[in-house]
Amino acid sequence: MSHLDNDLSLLGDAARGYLGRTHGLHIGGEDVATRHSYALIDPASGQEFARASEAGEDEVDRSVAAARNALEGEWKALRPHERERRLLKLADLLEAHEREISEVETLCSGRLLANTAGVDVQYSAHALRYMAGWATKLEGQTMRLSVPYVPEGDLRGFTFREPVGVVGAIVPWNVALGIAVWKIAPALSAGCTIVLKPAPQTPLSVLRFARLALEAGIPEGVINIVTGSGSAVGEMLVNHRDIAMISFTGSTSVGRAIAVQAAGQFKKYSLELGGKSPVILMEDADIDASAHAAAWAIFGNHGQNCCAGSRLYVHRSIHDAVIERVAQIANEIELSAPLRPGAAMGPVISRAHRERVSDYIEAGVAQGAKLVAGGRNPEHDGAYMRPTVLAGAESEMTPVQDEIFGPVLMAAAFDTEDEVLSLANDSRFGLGASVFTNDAERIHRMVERLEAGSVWINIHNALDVALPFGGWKESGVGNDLGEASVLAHTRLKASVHYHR
Ligand code: TAP
Repeated sequence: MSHLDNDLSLLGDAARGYLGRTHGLHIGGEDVATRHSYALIDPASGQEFARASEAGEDEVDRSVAAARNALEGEWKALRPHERERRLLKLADLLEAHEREISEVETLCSGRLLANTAGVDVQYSAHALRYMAGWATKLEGQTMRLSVPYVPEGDLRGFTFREPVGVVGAIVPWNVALGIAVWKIAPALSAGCTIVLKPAPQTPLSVLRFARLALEAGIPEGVINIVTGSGSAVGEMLVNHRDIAMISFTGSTSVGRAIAVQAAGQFKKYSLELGGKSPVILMEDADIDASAHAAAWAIFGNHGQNCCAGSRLYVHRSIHDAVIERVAQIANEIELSAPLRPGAAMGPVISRAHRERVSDYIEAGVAQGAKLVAGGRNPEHDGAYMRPTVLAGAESEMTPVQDEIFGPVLMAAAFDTEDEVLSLANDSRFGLGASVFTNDAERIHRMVERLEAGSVWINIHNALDVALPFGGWKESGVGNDLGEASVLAHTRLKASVHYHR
């Protein structure tokens, strides 16, 4: 067995129980089998290890009806502190099932066990606890009114924040459970119910999570999971008349189509889309530390991060030293099966995705960039690819403009602050950006001038549950995380009380 082969004997009993089964949908608290199923493929081997169900129109209708009944029934009747208590219990249960859930997510996605445990389980538990607290803190306003055409009497005004209704959530495969929890936790905290469609490749962790929610006392129908393809199940959710809000994370092209459909039906929507985030190293950046940060800003999660630092701009005075160091880090990363303890980098999601990423590397070289690390793929049935660095990147190159969503870094030198700001902002995306410098005045200027929803200083991709995370430009509309994401799941009601 080579170090690229996933050793399934490493799996615990609970995760092993997933192998070879067909997994149903989760509707109204029940496991629902469907007529059609599809294969779940281990990206590290290209082999089928289980099957998932393909929902049809009937099942989507049933899941929305279950969510609607729960919204008007038991969930609505619960006091806010009860919603809080149950979300807290769910966080504890999730942590108690860390091994099972992280192993299952690693099988589906090829992501490292350390990553699925750290992000999909531990970070999700943290997010659930943060969001649980908001259930008891949603407030309205109280005021005296002066309606001019009601000259006599006492008028008082109140605002209430009510749950928006049934939320339809659609999420990608790159952090499957983590992003699902970014949708589920604020929705439930605000009193909404939800129907969620995971990406077809990664349905199992969120199906398991939905069962844990029942154990935590979250009533049947509050969380429903329908699996299947985006073009079928996803579209049905977007167009369903009883869905009040669409919360989507995925590519900009799909997000654009969803926005058009949702707007036509006056649904609320929140879209977290693609990115092409710049990492900027100013002349005073520490070469070793910032090169290390820049390398892992793109190679972390195999480059499959929406805010991956996929463009690197280095001040010319330190450019060669930094690129040499980043290339050395890339060359030293050992590819390894993701279930292996201590693995540094596993496969990307599929061989088809690897081909797409490789095409971008070829395009970059053909358009004049210089390959300084990677670019070759190992001979193996798994979707492994070497971390790749291309220097001499120019703004017009396709791999500088497009989101690649793989371990490919496009690097360039710059001379002045104005020049690098204009390079960094020369993108249709605006998700994240980072600057490495200790010059306080420069930090203030650059934070203000960078066109991105998140700007990090001396670190890249630091997401806290208390801070809103969202994209500018074609990177999205609305926010996940923070108070903003809870308020987005509410709608305001104004009430006037009149006494003579
Ligand atoms: P997409 O291809 O956009 O798919 C995302 C989800 O949408 C999948 O469940 C997909 O199902 C579904 N979908 C596809 N077409 C649909 C339609 N017409 N109507 C409704 N749903 C539809 O993205 P992906 O390749 O899975 O994920 C990678 C993308 O997600 C990248 O662009 C990345 O930047 C973005 N992302 C953004 C963020 C944030 S927070 N901004 C975080 C993570 C990822 P199918 O797979 O069956 O098509």
